Amino acid sequence: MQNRVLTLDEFIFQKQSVVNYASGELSGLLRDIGLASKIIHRDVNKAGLIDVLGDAGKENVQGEGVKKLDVIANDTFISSLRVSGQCAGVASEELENFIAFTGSRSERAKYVVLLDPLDGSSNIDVNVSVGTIFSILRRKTSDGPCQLEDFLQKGVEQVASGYVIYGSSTMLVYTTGHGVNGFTLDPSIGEFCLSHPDILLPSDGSIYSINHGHRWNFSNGVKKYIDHCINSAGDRDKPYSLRYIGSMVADIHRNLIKGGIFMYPLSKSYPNGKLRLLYECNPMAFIVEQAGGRANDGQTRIMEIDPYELHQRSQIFMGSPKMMDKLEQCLKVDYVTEEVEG
Ligand code: AHM
Ligand code: MG
Repeated sequence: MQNRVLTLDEFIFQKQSVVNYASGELSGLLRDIGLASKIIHRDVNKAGLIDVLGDAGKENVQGEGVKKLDVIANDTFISSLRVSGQCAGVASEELENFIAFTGSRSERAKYVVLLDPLDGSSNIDVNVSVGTIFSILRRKTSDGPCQLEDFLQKGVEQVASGYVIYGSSTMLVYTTGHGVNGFTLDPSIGEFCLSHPDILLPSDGSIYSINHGHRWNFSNGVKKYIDHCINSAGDRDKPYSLRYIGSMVADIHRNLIKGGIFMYPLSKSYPNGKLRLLYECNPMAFIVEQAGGRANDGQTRIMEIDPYELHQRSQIFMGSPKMMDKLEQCLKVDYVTEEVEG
């Protein structure tokens, strides 16, 4: 019988010998991400005390206000990945172009990392959960500085992905394609400890997460699904609950544990969707699928979308399979109408 918790490093080391990343490079990379997350945890937790609140006075490449902590998180991850030697380069929500690390170890490294260093960062100022999202790809080029093609790969090519939620406790949740495991940070020992082994998303749920204030702006299919959630309360043992934190990591994490659906549809304000395919949608879709759920853009599985640019956006729906079935039924009105008109 195991008499103490397993730390993230111990867990990664154990898994390294039973799955196909026995060279230790991916393990090293995951450990480096864990270390960078602990530094961000420290900064997020004292955000009200140190001078990191408010705008950093510039906009990110998406034209959105950059918070100071976004910049700190971005720099922390990049330096950690740069020194690791296991990573050939990084692309981030906060960087217009990817960075190719130089030096013989990095240029020989097998992996590239895509990041949203601090997702939901507008929530920082009001003490609400935020998160980090990461996606790890095996590079396509074999040597020398990494290239754009190394990053522009479909989600199905991910070798690992995960997120860190800086919430009432800090948790790191990741997958390498062999299920999903969650680790809670014990700040007293400074270690992520296995707290949620083999996370399985309930097949059905009663939580729907969407920015309801934009309802007028959604397609008829999405409106139909929202109407279903509102109107079918009497037919169910438990009515649906709307829960929307506005930090995707926190919304998905809750749904993963309790069952539910998360939606960020396209709208007039975001004609291509808001969330970024490569470092927000793909990594979260990999987690959700590995936990037994589904993730699509209404028609195509998220992880099968062919990317053409680093900061590409997508509409996204993901969650419990039974809720996704109902949603897909409702969305048919959008696509049937398009076919008739086309
Ligand atoms: P960010 O990467 O700029 O923080 O934006 C992504 C966030 C998601 O975490 C969240 O689901 C969404 O934006 C909230 O957007 P909105 O305020 O439009 O509902
Ligand atoms: Mg983001």
